[in-house]
Amino acid sequence: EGVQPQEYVLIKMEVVPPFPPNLKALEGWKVYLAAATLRPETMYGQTNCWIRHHGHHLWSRGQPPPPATHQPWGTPDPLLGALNQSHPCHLHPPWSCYCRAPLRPPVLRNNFSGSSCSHRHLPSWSLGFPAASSDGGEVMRINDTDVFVLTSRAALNLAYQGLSKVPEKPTCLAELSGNDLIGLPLKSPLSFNEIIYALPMLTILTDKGTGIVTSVPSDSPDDFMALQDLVSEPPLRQKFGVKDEWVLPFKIIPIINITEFGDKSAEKVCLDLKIKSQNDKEKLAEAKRMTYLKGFTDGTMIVGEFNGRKVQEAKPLIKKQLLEKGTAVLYSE
Ligand code: A2H
Repeated sequence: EGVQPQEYVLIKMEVVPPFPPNLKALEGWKVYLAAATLRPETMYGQTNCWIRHHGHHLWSRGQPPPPATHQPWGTPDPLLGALNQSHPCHLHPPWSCYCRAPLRPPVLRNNFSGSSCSHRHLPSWSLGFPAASSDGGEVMRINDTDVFVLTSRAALNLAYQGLSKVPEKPTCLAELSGNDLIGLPLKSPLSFNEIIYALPMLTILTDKGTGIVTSVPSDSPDDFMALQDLVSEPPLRQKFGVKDEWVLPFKIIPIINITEFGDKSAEKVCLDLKIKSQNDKEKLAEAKRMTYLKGFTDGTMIVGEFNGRKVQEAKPLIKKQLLEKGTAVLYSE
């Protein structure tokens, strides 16, 4: 079975200065946590940002990444990298093997298929490719003023999509772990909450998106449960150094009405399914399945510029605005 490129909208969640000591190296830049979302129309309802709570350092500042000692996709990571648009398959005639996605690292999906290519690609495609990140984050310079915080894997992909200062090369300005980011105050586009905080989520994947997720508990069951866990469990907050005031004032903001589930669809479905925590994987998958499609097909915006319009209509319009204002960028993997 083949994998098609997934296009995300990266929301630029701006870190509000002054920066804490471990981010001092970034003083003077505009620093954004780059959150990958499939639901740009929900950005009105952001309550916080999610990051991974622990992390290893990736590589030292200023030093090149460690050489690839293993196939980046050796451990199951079928999404890692893809074929450079102008880079024909070295095993097969070029016309059979172009990726339709934007420019990306010269490493093909493990099992790319569909209209592009169904060949299994050999490890030689990984030449010059840094080892896959296991965790942690990177701060990537994208132009003369902006830097993105995201996983090294996403940084490399973005560099191949025309979003780095140096073409096809991410510049690492600082290495950070999740702990460096917890509690950072952020300003995020469209959010009704003016300042929101970076908080730990246990189930964030580092091999998907940027490793940074924006939280919309009204419409995302994962976000609702992760926030619920932090709100209801003081020991969890303590464990990760989460201050009460970053979490407790939280209110779910109704932004989309779904006929079947009301104005806070994620909350309703999580309660209906009696989901106990963010780790309740099977039930959360079911909750996501129930709300995700319905949100798109039956949802109506109840806030914002497109109040009253169907989600289906509002979504591309809101996406376009975010991109035009420069408060978001596109990212494929
Ligand atoms: B969505 P898909 Cl309101 N780890 O954005 C865990 N989850 C991640 C992630 C990562 N590394 N990167 C992105 N995501 C989340 C909004 C949203 C999302 C709503 C409702 C549903 C929803 C606000 N959070 O996703 O596996 C991001 O959360 C339900 C699927 O590529 C992103 O969109 O399909 C979504 O998962 C991408 O998941």
